[in-house]
Parts: sequence; structure tokens; C-alpha cells
Amino acid sequence: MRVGNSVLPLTSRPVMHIDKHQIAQHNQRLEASHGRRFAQLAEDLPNVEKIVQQLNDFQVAIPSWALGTGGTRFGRFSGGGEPRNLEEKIADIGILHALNRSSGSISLHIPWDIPEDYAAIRTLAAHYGLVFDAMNSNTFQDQSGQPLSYKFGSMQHVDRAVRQQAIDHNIDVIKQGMELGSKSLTVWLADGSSFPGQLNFRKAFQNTLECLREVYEALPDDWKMFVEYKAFEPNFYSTTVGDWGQSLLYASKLGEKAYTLVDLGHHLPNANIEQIVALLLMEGKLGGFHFNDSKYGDDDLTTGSIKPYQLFLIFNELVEGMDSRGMDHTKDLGWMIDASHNLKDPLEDLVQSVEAILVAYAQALLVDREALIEAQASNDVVQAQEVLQHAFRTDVRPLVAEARKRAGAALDPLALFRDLDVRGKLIKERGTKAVATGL
Ligand code: LRH
Ligand code: MN
Repeated sequence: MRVGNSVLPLTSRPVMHIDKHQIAQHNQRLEASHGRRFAQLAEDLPNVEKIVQQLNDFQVAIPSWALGTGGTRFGRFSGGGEPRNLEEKIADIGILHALNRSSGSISLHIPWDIPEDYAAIRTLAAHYGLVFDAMNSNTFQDQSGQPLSYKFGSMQHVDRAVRQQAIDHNIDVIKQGMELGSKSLTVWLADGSSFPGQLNFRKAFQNTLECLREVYEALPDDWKMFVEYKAFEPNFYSTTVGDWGQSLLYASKLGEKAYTLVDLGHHLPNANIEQIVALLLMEGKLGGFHFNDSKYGDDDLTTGSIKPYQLFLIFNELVEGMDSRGMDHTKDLGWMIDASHNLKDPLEDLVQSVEAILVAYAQALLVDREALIEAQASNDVVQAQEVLQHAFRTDVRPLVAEARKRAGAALDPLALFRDLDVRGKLIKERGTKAVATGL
């Protein structure tokens, strides 16, 4: 199949392609009820057009490692039709983006998704209206043929040769990202310890900082480095980039191109993530997010499925903080999903996650900022809660749907995904045995 001046190999000829006629037919069926709900909501919203445009412009990066069935150490239950290579992963994200026009970029994980032909992959992605977001390195697994093991860590490792191997890998990932037009590198290190006495915390920090600095120096001028922190797992006593404070310490010591990355599932129970977000924004060191949800640990569940109020409170701090710094909502922070699907269809899970992110953003855009500032200034705690919960309790789904419709997407992506039996067609084409690379 010819895409631009590249001819795509047979395997990536997308069987499942959602075209604008299918979307137009779907929207036609839903237009009347949607139109009523949107008009009613818009009546009370003087800035409705601005909000719809902001929702339209808001794009979420889809992880290349979350298009198959995840699993846990206790088992993995595949749903079938999983992408068998990077081309099919791009086609799947193309389906998602056709359904909601809010999933316009791909975050690759290396070496799970090394492109064979960078130009062809870039062209294929462009065919679906997709670009490449943050690249993710991987020094938490030993690849076959890898000379030195990361069993006892990578950048923290007591052996300089292991650290050098990790540095070289990250620099290689930057080079791959440059071929694809990516502008950022996410470094998540599983490094840490599982027993007291195993690690010298100071040396582990200094070794890690020394390595991150060598990777930092290899960054092109217009790139960013995201230092992702995590409280525990796979190490269960200490993690060398274990919380926002440690990540901020690294990012501050590295320089202006280094930022912290907030993965919602990487906090200890009951952490106040919205306060962490407000302070990292205040310091100008918040780089971006890995959106997901969790009840206990790094559960990587559907965004907004467990704690939708927390997601709203995080977006409330984001809108307030970004506006106070004059930041551009669409490009100054990295909006990425990081999830693993054990029970749900991966694409349905991602449709729900993108929807939950846009709903929380829309609710945060509805917050009456003046009234909130006034309530805070007069310690009117009751009124402050009323202002926030009025926005949170407003059903903003017609706003998000209207933004989708205007972008040429489906009013109800999940319904259209099912009506078109997308998964059934993918299973027919790819079979039930295919296992996608990733988590
Ligand atoms: C670690 C993490 C990290 C990725 C991995 C897939 O838990 O959140 O962002 O590299 O998941
Ligand atoms: Mn993550």
C-alpha cells in the first residue's frame, strides 16, 4: 500500500480503518439528543466557544506499550487481535485518533518498539495524523545478548561499566527519537533496593545523577528530559528516584531542560498529588504526566476509573498554575497515558481514559476562579468547596462531545467502536494468539 512516497509492507495494510462516512453516519444518529444537551449546557457558559476550542486542541499521547493485554505475575488473559508489530500499533492508535481526534501522538518504548524504517514509520504515523511524543528508555530489563545485567540497578550501579551501558542506551534512544521528530526523553529507573543495608543511598544518588548528566548533555537544545519518580516496585525497600522531591532534586541539579514526570500511580497511599503538581508547576519543573488510576499500588487502571475527583483536583491545579505562568495548555506539558490492561479491551480502555482526561480538564476550565480566590481570601471554606464541586458536578460530557464532533470525530467513540465491531475485525485479521510487546 503506497503511503506518501513509501510503500508499506503487506503486514501493515490496515484492515480496520474508520472513515469519515462511518463517523458522519454515527453522528447523524446522535445529533438531535447531543444538540439538545450541548445547547442547554452552553446557555449558562459565556466562554463556551473558548472551552470547546481548548478541548479540541488538547492532545493526549498514547503509549505504544498499552495496545495489548497486560497481565500480572499471576496471569495474563489475552483478548485477541493484538498488534503484532509497530506498524499495527500505529494503526491501532490511528483507530483511536479517528474515534476521538484527541489521541494525536505516540509515546514509544525502546527496545519494545524499535522502528526498522524510520521514514516509513514517520510516514505511516502521519497518514493517521499522528506524531511522536516522548521516547521511553528501558534499563529495567535485561535484553537478550545484553553484556551486563541491570539486576542490581542501572545508573545507580556500583559497577561503572553497567552505568555506562545505561548511559549509552539512553543516548541511543535520543538518537532514535530525533529520527522520528520526538522532542523529549522519559527516564524511569527501577533502581533501588529491597533490603536494608543493600544500598548506600548517597552513592546511588550520586551515581544516578552523574549518569543522568551524561545523558542530559546528549540532549538536543530543543529537547526535554523527564525524570519519572516511583515510590516502590520492582524494589520494595528503597527507590533511587522514589518521590517528587528526589526527582525535583535531580531535575534542578541537571539544568533547565530537565523536568519531573508525575505518574499518578507512583505515589504512596493518600499522597496529595494535586499539591505536588501545584508546587512543581510553581518551580517551573513540572514536565508532564503519565495518566492512569489506582486503588492501592501502581495498578495502571483506566484514568478516572477509581478517583475521578482527584483527577479533577489535579486539573484544577494545572489550569490555575499554568494560567498563572502564562503557559500554553496544549504544548508546555507532556500529556501521556501509561496504563496496562488486564481485563478490558485495550482500545476501549484507552477511549475511556482519554474521555476521563478531557472531562477533568473541561471541569477545571469551568471553575469560577474569581469566586474561588475570593473564598480563599476570606477563609470561606464552605464556599471554596461549593465553587469547586459545582464545576466537578457539572456534566461536561456534551462539551467534550461537541469538541470531538467539530474535530471530525465520533460523538460516542465507544459506541462506534462496538457498532463497527473493530475488535472482531482485528481478531479476524490478526488472530487470537498475537502478543503485543509491552507490559
Ligand atoms: C513504571 C512505568 C514507566 C514505564 C513503565 C512502562 O512503572 O510507569 O513509566 O516505563 O511503567
Ligand atoms: Mn509511567
